[in-house]
Amino acid sequence: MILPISADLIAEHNHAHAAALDEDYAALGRKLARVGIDIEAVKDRVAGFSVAVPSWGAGRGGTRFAKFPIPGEPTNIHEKLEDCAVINQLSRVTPRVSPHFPWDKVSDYGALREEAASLGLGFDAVNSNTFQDQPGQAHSYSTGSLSSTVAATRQQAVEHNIECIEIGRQLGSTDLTVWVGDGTNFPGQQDFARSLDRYLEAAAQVYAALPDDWRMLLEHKMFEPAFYSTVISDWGSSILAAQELGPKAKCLVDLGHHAPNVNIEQIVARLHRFGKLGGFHFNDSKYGDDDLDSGSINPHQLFLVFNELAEAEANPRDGFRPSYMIDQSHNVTDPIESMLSSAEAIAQCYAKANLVDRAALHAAQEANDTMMAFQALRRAYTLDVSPILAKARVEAGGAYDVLAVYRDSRYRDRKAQERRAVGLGAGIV
Ligand code: PSV
Ligand code: MN
Ligand code: MN
Repeated sequence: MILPISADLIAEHNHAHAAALDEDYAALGRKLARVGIDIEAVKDRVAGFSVAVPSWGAGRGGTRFAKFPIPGEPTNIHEKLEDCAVINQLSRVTPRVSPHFPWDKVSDYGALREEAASLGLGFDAVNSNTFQDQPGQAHSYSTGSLSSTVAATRQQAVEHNIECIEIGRQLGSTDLTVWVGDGTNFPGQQDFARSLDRYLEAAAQVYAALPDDWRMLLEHKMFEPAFYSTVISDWGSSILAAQELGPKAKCLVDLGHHAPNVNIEQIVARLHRFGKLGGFHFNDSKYGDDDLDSGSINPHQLFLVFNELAEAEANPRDGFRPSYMIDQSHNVTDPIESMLSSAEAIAQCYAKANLVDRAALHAAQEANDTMMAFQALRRAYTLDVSPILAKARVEAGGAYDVLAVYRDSRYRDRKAQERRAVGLGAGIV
């Protein structure tokens, strides 16, 4: 395996911080031991945590107004994999890439899987794309895709999703994520009931093509690109569709796809209660589907989501196997830096959720002791868990300070010399 960043550089940096890390880790260990927590056990759990990165997140994102490419950004899936390998090499928390088709189309998927493996990477959920027209496509998605009024367009969307399953089989994926942009911009434009009927009928054809060990993750979104109504607009529509399709259909929660101020952590608990929690697209949001970096706006909400996930894991009900993915648009940062920082923010919340004293929380809940229940959460949230993450990372061969090593490696500058420049233009949100 040939990884993109020099192992010597990582070792040199880590060596310079080794004493400080040991000191911080020991101090936190003593603090946790006072409340009966074994820091080594927490570190082992953190070492087992991972989140997938989106292939599309490796390039600079944009808005519908503009995209500002940076020199050295990737222009194809091979270069994107190389960048994802940097993220995983330094963070040791992102060993899988979630690809998007046809954006990541190649002629030989077996070879692509080997290429990824040679970089220490595997593939996560495959994402279909029926929200854009592609050059040479027979039927336009301007009328929708799985819910289009045009039968041939629905058929084309079904076939594309089935093709994605076939590609995913070759890549070693076991999940298909389906987000459709279908919806309307005007009252009366389409019939709400009939458009959902069409969606369900077409989605059932995709579902029927799933291999036994596969899942279909339905991703809802309240608005955009449709601005009046969206066919799978909320978690209610999503769970109803998943229930109608069958046990392999689950709901995927993208943190930016909800009404403002909605209680996402409660949605997580609800979906799990009915065995329908399939996965996440992590990002943060201020106004809508902003696709901002995870934990950059509302880190407390991210923690509360992970707190529900920790509860779910302890009470698995119909199974608990959520797919964790990042889905962000890096419009003003180097995408590698954003994903390094986001993966750390996500893993921190995972670690904090694991540090909640659940017995104390449940006892306070039973006793209706509101303040102590809240304090059980607050105590974990306010802990600085960074020594646990750093220790797990360094032990796995990653970097103590991921951003410092990345900058020191001058990786992006080197790629700016090697890679062809990306043209100007509107970005994809
Ligand atoms: C749609 O907003 C979305 O969140 C879906 O996950 C898409 O696949 C992704 O963004 C990429 O544009
Ligand atoms: Mn998403
Ligand atoms: Mn989105």
